[in-house]
Amino acid sequence: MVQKVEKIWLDGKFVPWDQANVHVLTHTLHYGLAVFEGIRCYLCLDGRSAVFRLREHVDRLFDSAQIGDLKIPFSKKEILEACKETLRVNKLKEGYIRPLAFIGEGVMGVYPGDNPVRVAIATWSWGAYLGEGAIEKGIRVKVSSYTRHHVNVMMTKAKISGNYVNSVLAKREVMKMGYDEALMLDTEGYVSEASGENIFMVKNGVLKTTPLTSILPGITRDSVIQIAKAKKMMLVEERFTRDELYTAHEAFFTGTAAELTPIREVDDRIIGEGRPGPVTKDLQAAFFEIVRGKNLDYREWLDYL
Ligand code: PPE
Repeated sequence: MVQKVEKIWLDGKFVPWDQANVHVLTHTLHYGLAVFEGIRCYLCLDGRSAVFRLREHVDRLFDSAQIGDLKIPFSKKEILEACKETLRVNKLKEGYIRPLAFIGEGVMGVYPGDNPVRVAIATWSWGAYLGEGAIEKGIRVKVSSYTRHHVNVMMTKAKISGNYVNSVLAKREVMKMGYDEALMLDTEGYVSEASGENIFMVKNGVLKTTPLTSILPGITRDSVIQIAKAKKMMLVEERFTRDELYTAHEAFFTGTAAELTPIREVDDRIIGEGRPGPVTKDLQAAFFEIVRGKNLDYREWLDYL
């Protein structure tokens, strides 16, 4: 269960958690066009709280809205401030922020007419997304029987709610079989992304991640790429197949919720030693130091409350 906090920001005002409700004829509820973000705020070493790459997340929210042809009735600055204010109002030192822009009620039918675009921002505490011990030990992954979206069927660069039906189907499928996360292949059969993460593999010291063509441009993915480059690691953004992944020495997922989660098995094949490898551990340690404000080189990624 989500841990309730006091207030949710809805259309510019704070309302009590239990009153942040919508009508059942909310257009998005029927047809799935909404855009959202997932952002984390971390408690830093010095006792302050910092939101990780908030500007980039707000930019992506507006990019998603542009792709989905939704007019968000607030400025980027207003949304950015509201994200921080929602944490403050709820006295959360650490947590997850979920802005959502959706089409409200008015007309029914696929054409949304002049139905208002509404915006909500909720926050809650969120621990290890992929389960207890996932970050430390790694997880078991299964390639889903569901294919990831084709770029001309869904808009893969946008974080559109309806895109996640594919994720929910894939995730449920593999969870029922006892795995921790679903990896999906694109319409050409190459590795794309997981239900809620981007993927990296390591072979002979070279990092490889899927190009952005048909995946969500993950902000954690971008952070890891920048960290790896600063560490002078070799990195390529290149498509790869599932059999290449089976023979990887290391692999991991990146995502705001999942952070940097090692992969220890794919389709019952043990990856490397079956535990987080040296490259993964190095990047993981660097990532957690940065989000907790311990590495001043990345100070501009942090937005203190
Ligand atoms: N791909 C998908 C499909 C995806 O949903 C996410 C984030 C990513 C890649 C990584 O993006 P980024 O967070 O910018 O590094 N998934 C969000 C939703 C999780 C959920 O279950 O809800 C998240 O991690 O917040």
